[in-house]
Amino acid sequence: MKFLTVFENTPVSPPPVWMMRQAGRYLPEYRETRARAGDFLSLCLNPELATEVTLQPIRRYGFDASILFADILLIPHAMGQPLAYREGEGPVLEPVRDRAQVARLAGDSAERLSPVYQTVRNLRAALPAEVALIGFAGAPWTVAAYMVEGRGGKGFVAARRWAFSDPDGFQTLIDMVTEATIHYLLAQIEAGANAIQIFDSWAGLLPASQLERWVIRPTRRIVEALKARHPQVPVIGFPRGVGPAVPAYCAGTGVDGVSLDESLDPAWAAQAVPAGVVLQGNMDPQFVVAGGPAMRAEADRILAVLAGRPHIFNLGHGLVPETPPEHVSELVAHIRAPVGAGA
Ligand code: 1CP
Repeated sequence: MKFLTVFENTPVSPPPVWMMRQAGRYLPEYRETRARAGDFLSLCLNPELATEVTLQPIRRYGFDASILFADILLIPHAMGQPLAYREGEGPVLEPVRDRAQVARLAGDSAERLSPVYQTVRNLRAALPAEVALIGFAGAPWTVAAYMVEGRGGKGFVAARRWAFSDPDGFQTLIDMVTEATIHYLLAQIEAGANAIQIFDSWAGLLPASQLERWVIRPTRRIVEALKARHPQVPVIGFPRGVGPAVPAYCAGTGVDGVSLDESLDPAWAAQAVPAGVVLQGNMDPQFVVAGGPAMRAEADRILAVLAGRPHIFNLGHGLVPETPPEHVSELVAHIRAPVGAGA
């Protein structure tokens, strides 16, 4: 698999390509399957339909990797925290705000996610042999932030306040999510996932002084536990928004690859991130909405800067619902065009 070859410290030209949120609302076939499933949670927990939506972007674009269709909030759901996805509003959870509420959560949650493992088995059987299957989970800080806040989008003030005012109490929640995530990711690997990505989408909300405790340490614990059982399965971290802390994140967690958000200069990352770490990224998703010459020029810039270094082409964050699907085809074709073939 071209996707796995880059983890043998071998640059591949053109690089393997996939895109965060490659399955989702910008695709008419996704919207159709989603309507059939009813609500979003039912889609995530229906192996047949979750397999279908994972395969849709592979059929359309022939990406080098697919990503399991699920959500980072399935862990709190499996822990027994009431969760709903409201139309136009995003996820809403019943907030967990103190140790007593943490103690009421279920510790054996990963067992409850067996439909997800069935989706992974279906996918590995259905995918072309050359397409890698990426399993994933949210990082403990990001998942705990949603659990405490009860929703996204507001800066996760309650989660930050709890972490700063009662770190030992907040640690009990982080530890519980960390252990559940380890079981969840091990089960995904054992069902057939070829690589793992850990999404720390809200790492950038923490001050630098707090990254070690809430981002790096729990992620290292997960990476070590996965490596102990499956040393050959690459783990990619996505510490979104941490800026200059990316090299420390890589060194401190032991990830095999790091997904760069669009704020980072890939030339800086190529210098600052240890050579053994695969760089993934990092086009601004709005370039894919723009399409045309601007998108192609930006792709060329990223490809040129990261040529010669193990690189996986991706975006700095997920595809947005406004993306015209034909711009994604155009981008994939452009990345795969031989160098010098022109814009
Ligand atoms: O309406 C719909 O159909 C739901 C939109 C949607 C989708 C397509 C949600 C709700 N989740 C997903 C799938 C999903 N989520 C995937 C697999 C699909 C793929 O990538 O192809 C993955 C990897 C995720 C991960 C995820 N969920 C993250 C981390 C990545 C990121 O975007 O930063 C986060 C933060 C979530 C939470 C979440 N789930 C859904 C929404 C709208 C959100 C964001 C909520 C917010 O904070 O506003």
